[in-house]
Amino acid sequence: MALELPALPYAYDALAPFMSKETLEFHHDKHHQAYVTNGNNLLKDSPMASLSIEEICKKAFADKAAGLVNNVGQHYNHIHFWSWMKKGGGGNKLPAKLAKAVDSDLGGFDKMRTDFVQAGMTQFGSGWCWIAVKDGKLVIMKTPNGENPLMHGASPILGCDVWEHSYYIDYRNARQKYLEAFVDSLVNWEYVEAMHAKA
Ligand code: MN3
Repeated sequence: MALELPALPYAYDALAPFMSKETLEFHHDKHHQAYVTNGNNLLKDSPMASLSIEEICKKAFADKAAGLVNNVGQHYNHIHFWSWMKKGGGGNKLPAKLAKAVDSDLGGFDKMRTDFVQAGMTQFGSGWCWIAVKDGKLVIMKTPNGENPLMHGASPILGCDVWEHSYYIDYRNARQKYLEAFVDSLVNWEYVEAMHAKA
């Protein structure tokens, strides 16, 4: 089954001013497309081609197949990243079950926000920060390059791309402002809750 670039679930200008049309055009049409193209080239003659994308992420990481880890990992990460944002998103109004888990496992919304932003700030170089479910509890994580929590025994429910291509056009080097805008003005908490329910 070939990897396919999904359409954005909103118009390119829907997330402005927090994420511009120009950023989404480059990020979705060029960067995500490149991961799809490279991933398909790597999978062409691989026995992993018949596996689900989640299974490829786990097996590629276990097998130390760096090309697949990064390209299929990034494909998985970006499919969800587009849906982890929406116009008018963000803020501290979380669906009830998710809010309860954030309170009990992550010390409440304000501490979760601080720790999530901190994880993104301390990911040296390119990578992602996450809220994931591990051993039945929410945890904050960070991973380098194209890795994701699936490769580390956890299920992601929210991730923020801290590669410079995700924020340099809109925020230049101000990664913290980008991360704060992501939590405060972009996160689609209903999608996070849907992944939480399935994790
Ligand atoms: Mn990216």
